[in-house]
Amino acid sequence: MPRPVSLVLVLAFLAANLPLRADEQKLPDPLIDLKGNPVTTADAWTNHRRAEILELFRENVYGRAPVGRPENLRFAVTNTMPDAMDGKATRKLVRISYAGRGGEGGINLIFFVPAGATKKPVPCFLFICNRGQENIDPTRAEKSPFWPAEQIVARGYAVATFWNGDVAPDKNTGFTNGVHALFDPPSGRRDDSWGTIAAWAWGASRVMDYLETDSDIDAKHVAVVGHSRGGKTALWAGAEDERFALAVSNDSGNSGAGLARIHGPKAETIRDIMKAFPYWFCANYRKYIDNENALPVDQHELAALIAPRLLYIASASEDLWADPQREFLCAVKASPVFELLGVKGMTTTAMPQPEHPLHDGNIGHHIRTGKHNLTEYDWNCYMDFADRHWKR
Ligand code: GTR
Repeated sequence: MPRPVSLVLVLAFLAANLPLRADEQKLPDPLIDLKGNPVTTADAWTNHRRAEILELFRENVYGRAPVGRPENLRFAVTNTMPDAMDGKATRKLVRISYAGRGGEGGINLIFFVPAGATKKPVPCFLFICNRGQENIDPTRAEKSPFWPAEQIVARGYAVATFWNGDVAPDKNTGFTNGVHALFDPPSGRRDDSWGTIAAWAWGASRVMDYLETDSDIDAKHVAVVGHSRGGKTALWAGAEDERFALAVSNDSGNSGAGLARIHGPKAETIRDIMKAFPYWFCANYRKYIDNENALPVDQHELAALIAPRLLYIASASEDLWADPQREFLCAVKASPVFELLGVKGMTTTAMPQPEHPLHDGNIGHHIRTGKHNLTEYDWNCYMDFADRHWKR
């Protein structure tokens, strides 16, 4: 006979968990394909199911990029400063340029390599900066915790960044600027044409094209990192471009690591995001406003596209708009794909307390006390995770 106190505990547990469990039934299973067949082998995932999910995200959420690496892509190292950061790093400024039907464009890459890196190529954190350019000051007169370049270099990583506005403006300009204007076809845009997040992710891939040519960089160990809208972008970049060994989503929330079908009462929804930022997505995404269950994917399947590589999903305790609980659930629900591919995903299904990072599996996670932001604490967690998995 259970004692009354344990009965109370059991009931309380059920009350807290049952609604969520019931909700979880709504999520599509990444390991059931479009024909309804279970995906039971790593080969079936890699050769068939992964491509299906990627296409669904292109078609319905982020849109299709009309171009990959342009034939006319050029790199020019415009400045090399060997004694940057008080002699602790070499700074390189690189102009990555490209041209399309609509004219020319380019990315101004800022990057620092720890002194002595030429002896042995180093892994790199590539940061997509979605805030003001003062956060990525190449002179280092201004130092922002949003991009603590000195600390990253001190831990032996190269650190690279570009401002997302170089690629496409974070404004609803009808796709008349940036790479959309350069590369969209003369026939005009379609409902599955790339939105701005896909454009920024494309920019991250062009930076990767450069990093692969730089002998200071260990291109097999490049992490792509972004905060919030930048976090959504980092996930999409990691999904589209398997050269990224690690994708880091910092507080990415809705249309990033936040689930569409299940969300907390204060969380952003597809309706909210399509009202404020419709240009981040393809036009088809409109169909899922107040209609999330019709979306043929959910965001845990985006997370699964990173498998078996490294993925990190981080949240902040007061950031209910980004929905920490559902960001965690996203990681949990992506895990079966990692496991099918022979690596550990999340190592628990219980949401951890703040400041208790989970770094054992190929999906890292932490929740930080505080608000929507990217802080030095977050960066230290990302480097701890990379150290551990890259055995540094
Ligand atoms: C918010 C937006 C979020 C998030 C955030 C940000 O206004 O609703 O989806 O991306 O901006 O980028 O800081």
